[in-house]
Amino acid sequence: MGLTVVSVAISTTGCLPKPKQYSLKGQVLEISASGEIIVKHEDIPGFMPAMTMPYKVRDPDVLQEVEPGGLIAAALMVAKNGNYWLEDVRITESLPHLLSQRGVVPFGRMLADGSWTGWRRAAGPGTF
Ligand SMILES: [Cu+2]
Repeated sequence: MGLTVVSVAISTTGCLPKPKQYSLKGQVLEISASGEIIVKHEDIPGFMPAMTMPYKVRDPDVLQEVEPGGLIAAALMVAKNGNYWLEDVRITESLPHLLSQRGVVPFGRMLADGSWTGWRRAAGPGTF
């Protein structure tokens, strides 16, 4: 056929293209058993509209710190090969604060550790 498939192996990290970086803001809905966090995120201009989807995180300690219902800001990294993950995850508003300020109430079911599987807003303005 005369077609030659050339596979390019990148052997040194110095040659890897830098991932693109977007800023993400959203609410953590769930922390999955597989180590991803399900985030209901706002519009990411130039990349994707607001939606709810799972994200891997670069630093596994983040999984211990975030809690369902809390708001986060993070850097969304997107590699050339399509892989994506969150870095620099910061908790911008904790769940107890949300509950007292915005009338967020839990739904779903309580887990063994006392957390809930999901959250919804009862009333009041705001994105979440
Ligand atoms: Cu998304």
